[in-house]
Amino acid sequence: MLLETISKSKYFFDLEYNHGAHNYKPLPVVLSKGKGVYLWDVDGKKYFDFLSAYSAVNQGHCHPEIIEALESQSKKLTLTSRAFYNDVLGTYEKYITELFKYDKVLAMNTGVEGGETAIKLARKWGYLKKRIPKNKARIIFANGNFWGRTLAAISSSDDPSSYKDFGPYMPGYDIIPYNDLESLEVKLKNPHTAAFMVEPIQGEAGVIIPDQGYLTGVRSLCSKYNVLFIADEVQTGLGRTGRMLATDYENARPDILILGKALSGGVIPASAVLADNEIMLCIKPGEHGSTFGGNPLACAVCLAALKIVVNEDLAANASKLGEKFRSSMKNYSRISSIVNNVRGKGLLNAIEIDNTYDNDIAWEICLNFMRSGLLAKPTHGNIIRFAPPLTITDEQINDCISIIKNTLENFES
Ligand code: IF1
Repeated sequence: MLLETISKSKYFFDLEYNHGAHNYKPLPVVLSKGKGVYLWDVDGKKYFDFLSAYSAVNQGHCHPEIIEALESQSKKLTLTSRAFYNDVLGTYEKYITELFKYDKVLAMNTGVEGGETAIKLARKWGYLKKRIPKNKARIIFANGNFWGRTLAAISSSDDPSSYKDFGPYMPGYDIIPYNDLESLEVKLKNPHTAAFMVEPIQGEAGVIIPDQGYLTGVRSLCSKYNVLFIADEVQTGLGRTGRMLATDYENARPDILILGKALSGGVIPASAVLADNEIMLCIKPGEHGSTFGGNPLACAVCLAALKIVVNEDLAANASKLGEKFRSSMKNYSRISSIVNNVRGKGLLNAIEIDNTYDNDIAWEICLNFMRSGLLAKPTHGNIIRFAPPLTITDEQINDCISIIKNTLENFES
């Protein structure tokens, strides 16, 4: 049986190794089925998914209402391009703009396209409304940011694995420390500054949570200096942190809001940029777009995915079970010799492994989680992120807490 198991998974490892780019180092598990909080590998072994495709399946894998929307729309009309109207986009635009209380939405496909769109909107607004001199607009980012893999995105990164050997880089960027309002204000005083783009909680950096009041400070300083506050909620949005948006925890309404990932419940690439007319109408017909942006299939899926976040109150479940998860893990960290920090909000959590150990320990621990039936992945080196689908139940999270604690205990003994 073991030999059979290894050979079946190895068959797929080899296919990807021989025919695919080596731009990832996946955990050695070959998945073939997903349902709710569960994943199954090619040998039928069942796992709890504690990554949720980096928060893209908040609604759980293959949610029946999303799949139903996908199936029925796929038999009618999948793509028109924006050269023509279709009977789904407007309905979706009305729903999402009323849900998040913005005048308008610009539909794109991936999260990074959402970021690029937000920056283009901010620059346009900077030139047309703030009268910034031509090609002088500046965008501020925070250290530790991650908003994708395009050249514009990696140009704002301070992580060599994101930017090294991909230069030259996008000009017009300023990078400041995260969670530091003084540094922000210095850059906001530059009249050429068009926007500050920031994650309310930094995901890839290792679930970095700013001080209470930081987002309120960002909001008021950006207003004071007439600079746009862009919130990248691609990972933190749609219930993940225990509120519909992570910016909802404070009085910090962004001027431009970027959504992605769980916007489509992990079923089809879809992202959205929301803003009011004063900003959104700076882009005129023919000045921005994409072949698949706002396609009827993605819009039908996103409508269903958003309604699930609302109707199943996923944010409330994330808040309740996230509290339970963190308090249990904090109790464990008190007796642990390797877990030296537990942090998070809602069901976006992480543990930090004592970095006197080499970084491989986090990887080793995740291999042990895998053997125990739970899939998680280290983010920067010694931090393990825990982000299950927001549909997880009380009983399931109890099971996962036991798996995590038992695996860590065995690892430590
Ligand atoms: C990979 C990381 C997470 C994001 C935020 C925009 C985007 C992302 C806050 C871009 C994407 C993904 C990218 C994916 C793995 C994953 C990731 F580890 F890379 F950094 F989640 F933390 N804003 N994050 O987190 O969205 O274009 O990918 O749709 O590149 O390996 P995208």
